[in-house]
Amino acid sequence: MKKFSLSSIVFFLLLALSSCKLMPREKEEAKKDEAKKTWWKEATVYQIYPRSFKDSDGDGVGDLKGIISKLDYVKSLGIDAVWLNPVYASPNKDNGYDISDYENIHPQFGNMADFDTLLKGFHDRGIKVMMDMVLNHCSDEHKWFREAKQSRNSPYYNYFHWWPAEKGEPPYRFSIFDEKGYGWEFNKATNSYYLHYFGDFQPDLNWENPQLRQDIYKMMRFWCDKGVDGFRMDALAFISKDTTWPAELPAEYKGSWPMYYASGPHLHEYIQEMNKEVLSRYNLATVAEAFGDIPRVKKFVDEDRKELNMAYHFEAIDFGYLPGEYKMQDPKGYDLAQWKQIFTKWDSAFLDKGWGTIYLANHDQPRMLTRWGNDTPEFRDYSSKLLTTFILGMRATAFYYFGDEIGMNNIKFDRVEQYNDVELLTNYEQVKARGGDLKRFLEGMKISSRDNGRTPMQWDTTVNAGFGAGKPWLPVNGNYTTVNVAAQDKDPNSVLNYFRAMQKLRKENEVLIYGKVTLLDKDNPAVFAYTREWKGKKWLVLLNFKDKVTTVKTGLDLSKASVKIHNYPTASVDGTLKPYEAVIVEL
Ligand code: TEU
Repeated sequence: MKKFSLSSIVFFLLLALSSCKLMPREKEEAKKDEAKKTWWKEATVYQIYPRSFKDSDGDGVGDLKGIISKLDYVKSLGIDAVWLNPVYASPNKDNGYDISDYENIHPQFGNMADFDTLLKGFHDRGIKVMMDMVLNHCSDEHKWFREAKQSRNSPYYNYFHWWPAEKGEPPYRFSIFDEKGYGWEFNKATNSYYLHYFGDFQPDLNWENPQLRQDIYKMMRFWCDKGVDGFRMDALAFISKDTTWPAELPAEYKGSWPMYYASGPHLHEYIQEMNKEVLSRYNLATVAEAFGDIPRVKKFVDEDRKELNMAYHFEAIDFGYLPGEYKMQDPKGYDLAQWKQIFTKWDSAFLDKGWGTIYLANHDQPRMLTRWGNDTPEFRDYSSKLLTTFILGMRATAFYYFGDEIGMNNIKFDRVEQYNDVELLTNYEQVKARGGDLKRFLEGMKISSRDNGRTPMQWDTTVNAGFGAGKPWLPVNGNYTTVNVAAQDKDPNSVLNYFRAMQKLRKENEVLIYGKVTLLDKDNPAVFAYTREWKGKKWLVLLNFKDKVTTVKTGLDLSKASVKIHNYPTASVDGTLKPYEAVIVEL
């Protein structure tokens, strides 16, 4: 073995020490940044609403075989993961969010063998699969509830929240999907009321009961053992309740019931337990529907707390509705300057801990083009591309709703009979019961109702837009003859091919994923402008959200800017933007 002299050892030691001292702070930061990278931070998650994607057997309802027939299409989008809305056995009163058997597939969607084929099909194409987990409530047809409602002595009675009738009327609780807006339902056999924050067919599960929690974890492990890659956790913030059941909500929650209902005293204790019992044992990506302000939402995703990876908030998506009314959009439109502040505030919330999400639509929302863009023939393509540029141009995991990649827009039903959604139907009854203006309500719903986002996927110009041979469960939007996948696939300038290009740009450039976001010209009422900075690169994103030519003051030298993507045939990089123009440049 070669021997080193003392002096050479001292020399090397000094060299090592000095290089440590000299290591610039940025280098340390960069190292930390590298360590924080994960696949799900870099992912675009494509959400598939199975009922509406593709129907293989002609019963009018989309199914797993239908999705299987479109695996290559999904792959062609360049996305990283899919989130499937619930496909479990369910009476479907809330389209699968009322689960009667968590470990089985609804026959309308297929069977477990179809699910396994689907999972393998996605995995073979390098696409991860996230399942929807509904853990706050189940269906009243679930075995647990069918047993529980028989007798107070049933081993399942304590799987739910009950108020014994001998104590009188239960303390008022709101229910979001109840015609009377009342969250307790009387059950004769047990002479008690059960709690349901959602429909009366969706009894809330009692997470205070350790046996229930263990059954839930076991069920989650069943899916993990199958190889699913993550969970989207429905209404998770509601699982823990204040079971002292005060009659009056504490003063600080007056007028904001979801905050109170959604942050029970043991919420994070249960999520940490779930992490220990399930999540930490697998390599998963998790995202929760989380209500509340930044400090509350951060708790779900702070790595040190060992809970979840991501949470999505509602502040941006609920923006622009009239206060105190159910989803009535302000006729004046929304104030872009304030909306920008919401996004940048949430972006900076996760600078040190956690990670954000971004979305402009999902199955609980109308089509993003109608709500946040402009669905007139003149501007539909430009504004669809603009919204895609925005979603994939921010620092957050992107959740992108099926159909938005071809610019589908709201169907805008005229009559209440045309709707299917339990949320709309119960809210209609509430307005009716208080003698409200039903015409105005239905007008408002043309913009905001959930069914607008649930119409069948528009594949081609054949019958039912190629969705399936049978009459679809919700009508196809009449514009399918022009707005469809087949036509856009062939057109290099289509909304669809723009989505693919934008997704590719994001994948190939870390600056779009991890780059720091700095809002520019923040009071500009028409333009969303920001830079992204990462490892010495600086990119500028310019988005004109309005239908008029406008200007933006970035204070930057744009003379040498090189265009990375744009939604008009030629890009303007002179501070002027055409209606709904979107452009990303490298500075
Ligand atoms: O939504 C949770 C939720 O709180 C909804 O009320 C949501 O805010 C509302 O639909 C917006 O209009 C989840 C699911 O995403 C939704 O589809 C279900 O209906 C609901 O839970 C009940 O499970």
